[in-house]
Amino acid sequence: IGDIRGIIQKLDYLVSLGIKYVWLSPVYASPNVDFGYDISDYLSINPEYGTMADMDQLIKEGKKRGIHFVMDLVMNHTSSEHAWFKASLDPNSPYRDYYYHRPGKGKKLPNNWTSFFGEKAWSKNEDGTYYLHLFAQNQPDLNWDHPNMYNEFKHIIEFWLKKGIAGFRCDVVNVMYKTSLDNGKPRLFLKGLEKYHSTQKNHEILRRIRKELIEPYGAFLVGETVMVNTQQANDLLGNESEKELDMVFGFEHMDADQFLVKWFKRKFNPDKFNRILIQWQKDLPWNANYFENHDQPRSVSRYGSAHYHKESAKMLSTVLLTLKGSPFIYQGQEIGMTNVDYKSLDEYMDVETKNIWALAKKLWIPKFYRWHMIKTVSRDNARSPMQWDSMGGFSTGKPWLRINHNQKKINVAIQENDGDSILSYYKRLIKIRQQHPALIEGDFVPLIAKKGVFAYHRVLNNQKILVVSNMSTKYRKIKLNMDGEILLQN
Ligand code: ISL
Repeated sequence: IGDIRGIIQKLDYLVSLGIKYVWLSPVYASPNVDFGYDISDYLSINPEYGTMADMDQLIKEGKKRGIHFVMDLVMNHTSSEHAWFKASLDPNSPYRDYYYHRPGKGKKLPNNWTSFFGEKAWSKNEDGTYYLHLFAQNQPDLNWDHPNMYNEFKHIIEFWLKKGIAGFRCDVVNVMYKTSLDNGKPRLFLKGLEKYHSTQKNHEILRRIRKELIEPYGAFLVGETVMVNTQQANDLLGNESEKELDMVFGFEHMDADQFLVKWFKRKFNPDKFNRILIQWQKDLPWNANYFENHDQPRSVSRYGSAHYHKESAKMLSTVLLTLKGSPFIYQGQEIGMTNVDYKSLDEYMDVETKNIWALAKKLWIPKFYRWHMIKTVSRDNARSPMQWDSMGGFSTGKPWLRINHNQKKINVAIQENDGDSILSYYKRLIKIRQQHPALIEGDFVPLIAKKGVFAYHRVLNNQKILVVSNMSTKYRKIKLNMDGEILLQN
């Protein structure tokens, strides 16, 4: 499954790649309904992954090598197995209002909200009342109006910061505070959104966390901010006097190959993708740049071309690592791992995938199209195990999720010995980035975003770096002044 001792074994690999920070998806105790995003104890490690002693050692071994860890912090909800939730099932418990327990309205649910995973946002308790969950049924939402909530998380945040972690990636951080539980306006999906999306109180909570808990440790926060435009993203960064998050993960560029919701894919529109990237580059002082994460399909399958697998993986990495901001590389992206080749629904493990399959069936979406949706969009596309070598590279046991059959061709062992591989390209690119201040602090000056061609300068004092990429599958001619030295090409 890839455990903490396994990460320790691979720290030197991360060093060879040039990695400085590692964001760990949640490794806390969890029944794993949503693979760690349903936390049952924030102060302990999931025994499947190891022990707290392993975790301490990981942090220590990382430090020796200049690698810092970022923990995933889920403040919107817990697992239904968390002790708070279990206690809250008793109406007289002091934990009752840690969550939203409400009676139904006659035969109806307490309100019309729908969840991120396509279901109704309420599930029934044994006593006939309902509890709110914006994600899976086993992920009840916490009530941030409760006077204890801040202190509960203060305890958790400080516990981890004292261990020496560098900061947190904060899960769905702009939907935590609910202003009311009234019915939401009519919407195709996520009914109720306007009652909790980036609310004023949410900003206040984040500013307080930042000022009282994060700043004293010199730590940082990168927030997963759902459905924000650049204006709202900037608000979540705060200002000089009242800082909030250090960086945000926006989603707008993820829209360039979809129609209304991510489950309806359309042909990738590189110009749209690049225009959105340009806008975020211009509007935000610093970006959290990513093309992949554990929720998104693989970028080379999504934006690249199977025919030009190697070229497109290298091209995408070039853009990712030369935009202004902090680049996030998702495990396996550096070897061009692709979407998985699962053959039937039972090969998938993701709760969202299963829910959407069931919902699509209810909506009479034909099977061939449901299958197309799952194949192209399922979060398991990114979650199949890291391809270390042609055997998978873990133990001889059965992996928790099947390894992609293309592991024989796409794996670290092969690419480490090939100077022309995607992995070798990443290594050179990261070095170049570290050696050229213009690629870090330099201004971003867009030049072309047309017909799949994306070109820009990064400029600092008299250092000027030109980045040109072709996201189409055709030859393109461009008119640009290109005298100078070639740093890298694919
Ligand atoms: O998958 C998605 C992105 O297109 C979203 O619907 C996703 O659920 C949303 O971005 C929130 O994601 C985060 O919180 C979820 C968890 O399942 C995801 O893995 C996590 O990244 C609930 O904790």
